[in-house]
Amino acid sequence: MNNIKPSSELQECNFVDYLLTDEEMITFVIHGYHIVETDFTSEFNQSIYDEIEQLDGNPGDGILDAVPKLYQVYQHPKVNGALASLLGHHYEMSGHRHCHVNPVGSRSQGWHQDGVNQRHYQIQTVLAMYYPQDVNSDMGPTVIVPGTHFRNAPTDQMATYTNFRHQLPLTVKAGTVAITHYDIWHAASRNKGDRTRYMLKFLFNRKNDPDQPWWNHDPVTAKREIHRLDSERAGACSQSDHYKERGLRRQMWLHLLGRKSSKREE
Ligand SMILES: O=C(O)CCC(=O)C(=O)O
Ligand SMILES: [Fe+2]
Repeated sequence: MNNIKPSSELQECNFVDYLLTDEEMITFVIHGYHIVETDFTSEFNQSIYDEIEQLDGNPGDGILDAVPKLYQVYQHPKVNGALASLLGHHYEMSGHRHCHVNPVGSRSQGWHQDGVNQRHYQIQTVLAMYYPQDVNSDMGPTVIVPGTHFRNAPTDQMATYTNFRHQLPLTVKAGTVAITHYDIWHAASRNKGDRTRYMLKFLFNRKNDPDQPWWNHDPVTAKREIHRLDSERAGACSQSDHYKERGLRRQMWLHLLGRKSSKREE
């Protein structure tokens, strides 16, 4: 665990045993997120928490240099396996990253998308959010709204919404990395607990358009699962929105398989 590798070696670790299955990929297409539970020790996660606590201010993009142990988080084979499946094996870590501090007594953040306000079918960028401490419902979890990576609303309008019936607080164990589509609606919630909650948000980008399935693809399994793209609901939504998202799901799936999709839906 103390062997820190430079970022140029990020792609070289062994992840082939941890590529996602067709079931997991279809779940991501429909719901827009995938949760990775790592096997880091509680001492390792706690040491990252402690190092962040001791920082003199928030270093912004400099968080990786300030806390180099984070390299190990984003080199974990399960994290790499999921990222490589979603973005292709030559994905890259973005230079933009941030340590999100949610202090005791904070107020909830407004719903927002980090991505662009545009409806589309591609997975160009994902968020990979690492939590160095357990996050229970009192500790200001990040809350996501599954399925909303295919939705679009002006941010100022989105921020006026309060609770959604199917919103999902990411109550997680220390060491969890939650990977979401860049466009998913999310917000930090109020920290009613007694310790600061940290979340390290890193962005990963696809470098090439998919030319083949990069996950653990099995055409027989895929064929069995594919109906879910049409029938499964990510949450309550109108029939009209469901029709739109169904089209986008199918386009996303074809795109991931490396088949050219005919048009970009806005
Ligand atoms: O802190 C969080 O849980 C989410 C923060 C966030 O999404 C943001 O500031 O963009
Ligand atoms: Fe955000």
